[in-house]
Amino acid sequence: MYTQALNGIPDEATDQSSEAARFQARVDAEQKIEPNDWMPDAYRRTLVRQISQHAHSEIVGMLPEGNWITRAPSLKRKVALLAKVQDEAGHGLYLYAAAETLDVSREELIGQLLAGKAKYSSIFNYPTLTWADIGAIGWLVDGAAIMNQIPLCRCSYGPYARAMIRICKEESFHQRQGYEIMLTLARGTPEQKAMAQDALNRWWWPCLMMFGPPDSESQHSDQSTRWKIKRFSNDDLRQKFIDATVPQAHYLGLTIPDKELAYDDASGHWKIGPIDWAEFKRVLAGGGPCNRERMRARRKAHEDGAWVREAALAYAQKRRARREAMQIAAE
Ligand code: BYC
Repeated sequence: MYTQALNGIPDEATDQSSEAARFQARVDAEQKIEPNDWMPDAYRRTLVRQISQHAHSEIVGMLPEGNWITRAPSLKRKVALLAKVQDEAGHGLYLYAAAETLDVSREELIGQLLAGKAKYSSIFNYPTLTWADIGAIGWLVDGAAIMNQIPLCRCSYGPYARAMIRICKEESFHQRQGYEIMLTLARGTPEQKAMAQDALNRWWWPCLMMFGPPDSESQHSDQSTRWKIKRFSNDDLRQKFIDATVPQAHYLGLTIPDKELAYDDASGHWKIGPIDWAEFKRVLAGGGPCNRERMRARRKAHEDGAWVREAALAYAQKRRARREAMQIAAE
């Protein structure tokens, strides 16, 4: 009996490791992994972590811009901003739905956010002080988001990759509307141009932090790259963003707030000064300018929406009861 028990263990382990080898071979062959396919637990956990953080970022990300809907300077600007903020809500919903395919419920994920246990992008803990901040968010925050998210359209997990395709299309519109606001301000009065410059000064460095810690400190990158969840490293994407954005700032006639910024002929890249990673860590630990305000707003929105959830549940129960009664009557 003892020998049989021992025999059972290597068999199970062999099964697991051959499943794992088959899984990695499929990933290497660029086949999409779908919800009912076998996957390592750690792959599932990594996806739930990343997709839920991404979903939370979209939802919390509505707050800084939502703050300006009533103050947009014209009807046209109001309509565009309203549409953009609604798009972010949609992105959050696609992403929660993608996470749910991994056996985790939306309620659980939202519970983690409201309990302060889940991360969301550091960028949304900064305030929107002037109308120019709405331009800067579209241009820079959505610009950074696109740079990070285009490669995610080729992520190995099918539902996440497919959600990202639609999200990226919408993000491109967001980026253009932001840049157009910046262009209008930069070509406006000296005061408007100064407002645009001030917004760039405040958003530039936090946007560079959106790409995550430097590669040397990125704990998840290696494994996520092997699983083809990540296609580029944090530093590579940050550099791509810098190279794309510096000429756009020059076109606007604005100055990137970095005295060390210089074009390096040898590498063909713009080189920047040091990023303040202490600030990044402070924001992640809850000490950013708006962390508390953002969580307060989300908790209030959740409490205020309780009646909608209750009404939806009551309606679903009523429909189910009616359907069951009709089935019984038909039998
Ligand atoms: N903020 O090992 P690393 C939008 C965390 S929304 C906060 O490099 P990974 C939009 C990281 O989670 C855009 N936390 O991690 C919405 C990890 O912590 P945990 C949101 C950050 O996963 C509204 C730890 O640091 N985009 O576009 O390999 C309006 C170590 O990092 C941040 C996404 O979510 C950060 N900036 O790489 C407008 C994209 N950076 O989990 C626009 C999807 C890192 O161990 N996510 N951390 O506790 C990703 O691509 C990757 O998760 C990251 C990080 C590149 C962000």
